[in-house]
Amino acid sequence: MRPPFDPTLYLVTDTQLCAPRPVADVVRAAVAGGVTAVQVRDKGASRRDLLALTRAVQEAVAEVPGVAVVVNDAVDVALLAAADGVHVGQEDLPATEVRALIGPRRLLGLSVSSPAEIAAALALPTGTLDLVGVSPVWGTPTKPDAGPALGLDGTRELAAAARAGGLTAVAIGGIGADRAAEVAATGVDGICVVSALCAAADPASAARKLRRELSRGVPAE
Ligand code: TZP
Ligand code: MG
Repeated sequence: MRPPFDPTLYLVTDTQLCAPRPVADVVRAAVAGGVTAVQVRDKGASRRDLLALTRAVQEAVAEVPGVAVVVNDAVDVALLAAADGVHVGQEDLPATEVRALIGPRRLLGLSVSSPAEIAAALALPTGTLDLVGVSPVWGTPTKPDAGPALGLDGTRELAAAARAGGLTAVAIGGIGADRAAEVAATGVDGICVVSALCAAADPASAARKLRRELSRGVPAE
């Protein structure tokens, strides 16, 4: 029912960190280097600009099959752009309401930062959520208000609970190539990065490096 979603290396866009390059150019290069999914996130953009940005990102990933494009927060924009999914935080529209709006054929992700939040996510009706973003692994200037760092142990705990409940778990917050392998080793399905790719001088080679580090860290099944 849902579009394919490969969580291995999930790029979350930041327009300011990509500048002066257009976000779509950074996305195109990062996808060529091994990014497997993209979330369009721009807190400052108008809905009109976010829609245009989403369409530009969709065009940028079109050359590589199977790269999902998810919109942060803006359900209307996701529907208008026929995006693959929506990602919401704890303060956004409730996940059950978002699911009612987007129907069964789109992905829905929710950010979780504590055992209580993952428990609440797992208590939602089956089929509401597809994935959770476990955050923040570490403090990050990209989102200074992200809350206390979970560290590797907290990340492992929340990811294990999510996976036991049938959800995909991705980790976000302060992850660069230097620490990607240790995050992968916690058992998450993938990592989300913003600055490691958006602020990279060469996003394609930065993505290749992240993919190499991730395969070093993947625990034996
Ligand atoms: N949610 C939790 S931390 C974060 C978001 C969007 C920002 C992560 O940015 P970076 O640059 O990968 O640390
Ligand atoms: Mg949000």
